[in-house]
Amino acid sequence: MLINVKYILTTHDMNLMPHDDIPEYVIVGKSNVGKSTFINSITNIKKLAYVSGKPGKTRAISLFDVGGNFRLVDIPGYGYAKVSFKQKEMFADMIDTYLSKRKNIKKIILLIDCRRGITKDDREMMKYIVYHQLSFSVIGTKLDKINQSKKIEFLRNVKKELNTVPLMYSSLKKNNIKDIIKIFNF
Ligand SMILES: Nc1nc2c(ncn2[C@@H]2O[C@H](COP(=O)(O)OP(=O)(O)OP(=O)(O)O)[C@@H](O)[C@H]2O)c(=O)[nH]1
Ligand SMILES: [Mg+2]
Repeated sequence: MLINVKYILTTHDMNLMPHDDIPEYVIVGKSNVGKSTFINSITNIKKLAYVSGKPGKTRAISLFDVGGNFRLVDIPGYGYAKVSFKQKEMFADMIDTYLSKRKNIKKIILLIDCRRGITKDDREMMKYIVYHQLSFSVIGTKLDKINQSKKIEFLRNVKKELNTVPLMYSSLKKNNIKDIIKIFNF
């Protein structure tokens, strides 16, 4: 579990983010994959990041300080069909600006719903990560919703398609939390 976590701010504007050298770990993934819930789960603070049953809830970039050592970053998810085209473009622009310009980014943590598998948007995100030469980890979320054979299938697909071995996690059950925390090598 991560301790001493504090909310900093939520904004669309990179100029308002802290100007320092503190590393940032960015949680990315499809809308509704469980990014905000993941932040709440690994920090053990129920309402730190905003969660909703409806996808498309996180609409700006939120920063959280972890003991003054690093930051967690919650960003809006991609691939949510019900937001307008204009809104989608606005989100994409904001995320692209943040991911391509922000010098503080240490690692991208790409969450993929292991029940739904890898989507087209996940593949696009992976291409983006590779193109920008960003360091990354992949985590399969909602592990509590699948059985063992589905899990094996997911692991195989991620290895084959994204050429990496994902960690598997459930924000409810907190499986492998120790390995998850190791991602933040502060
Ligand atoms: N069963 C189960 N449900 C989960 C898990 N993680 C998240 N959820 C549920 O999935 C839904 C979406 O979670 P969020 O954390 O809001 O997802 P998000 O990726 O932040 O979504 P956006 O902000 O829309 O991009 C909520 O109803 C969560 O309770 C998990 O590990 N297991
Ligand atoms: Mg969210």
